[in-house]
Amino acid sequence: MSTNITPQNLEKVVPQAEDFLPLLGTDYVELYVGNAKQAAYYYQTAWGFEPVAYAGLETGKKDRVSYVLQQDKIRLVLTSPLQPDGEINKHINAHGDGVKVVALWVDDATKSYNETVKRGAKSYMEPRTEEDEHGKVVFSGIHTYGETVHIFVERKNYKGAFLPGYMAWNKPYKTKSVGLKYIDHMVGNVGWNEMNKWCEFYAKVMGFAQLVSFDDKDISTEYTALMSKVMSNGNGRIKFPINEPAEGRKKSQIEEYIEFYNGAGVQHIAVATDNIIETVSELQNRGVEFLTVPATYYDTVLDRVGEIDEDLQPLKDLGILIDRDDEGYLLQIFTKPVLDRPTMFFEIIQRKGAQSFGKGNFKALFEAIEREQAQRGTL
Ligand code: TYF
Ligand code: FE
Repeated sequence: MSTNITPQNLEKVVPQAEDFLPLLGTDYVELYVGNAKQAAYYYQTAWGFEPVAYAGLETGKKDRVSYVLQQDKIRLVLTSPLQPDGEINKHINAHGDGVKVVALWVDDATKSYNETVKRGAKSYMEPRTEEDEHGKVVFSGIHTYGETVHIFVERKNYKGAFLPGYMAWNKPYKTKSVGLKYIDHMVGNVGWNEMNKWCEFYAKVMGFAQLVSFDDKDISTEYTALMSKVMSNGNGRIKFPINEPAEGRKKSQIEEYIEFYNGAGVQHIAVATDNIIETVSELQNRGVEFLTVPATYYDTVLDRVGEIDEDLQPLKDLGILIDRDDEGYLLQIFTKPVLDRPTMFFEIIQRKGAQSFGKGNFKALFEAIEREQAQRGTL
């Protein structure tokens, strides 16, 4: 029997180059922070994350404490040191609070390690298995830009709250979800002229492909500039844009980040919602601060993006930005930095077909960031 080739079954009949690093999704994001207990309270109260698991003195850990919080598919781990010296203190001393681990959920952590190390990844953690009464987890890890690492997590034989070594963490205090669903993308800032090197790392070592590219003409205002490329894994579940500073009349926001973070690191975590108006209203009510654009943005936005399902007024009241591509439109908004240093921030994004990153908003967004830089005296 012959098979008719349609776009729907093309993938099945044309042998595809095998994805040597199949990724099931983001497993967790771990931040090293100065005071994990209070950071956990912030993510619970302001951002609507639920407590899930805990590790610390009570679970036999002597040198660190970790709180695990979750909202739908998004899992955050907040870790602080309990001792002087050591790797966590050094990280916090150099970078302030920031992302240490972007953990990737895989089916086979040993194969993930072997395939990436064979292609040139620098090892962070050789494959190792940890077990408790809920089953076993295999981990391995590799370095990426700056001091950031990827840990591969194989949890198909595990049923516990988070990972072996953690206890379930229930708190009588409940907060309401703000409707965040999953991590849409996570962006890395790297140093001058390092963007291509790191994009090649994701291509060669991890089998990613470039999704869209912009040059500094796309991403510059009258004053500042940057360059950005988006790398995506084979199934599109993991998207990592990489930014580098570019020369402008004033200091690039990427350069400001690199100075305060003391090197390359995660710049923003974009989290998806399916009702951005509700999510952002709730976050603003709970004190999360967002960048704002001039009211005039809304005078012409519909000429640029055409018809949308939402009323414009609530979007304008909240400062939500709109962009369109061939496939549909998207709504997005950016927080101010959520740490003391002008380093990491969040993006809230709702996709209505569009698979791009809001290129039409870059100018308005970067001018908003410049106003913040000016207030900090770092422009
Ligand atoms: O992820 C993106 O590409 C968009 C836009 O410094 C963006 O969120 C790009 C660079 C940047 C801030 C936002
Ligand atoms: Fe983004």
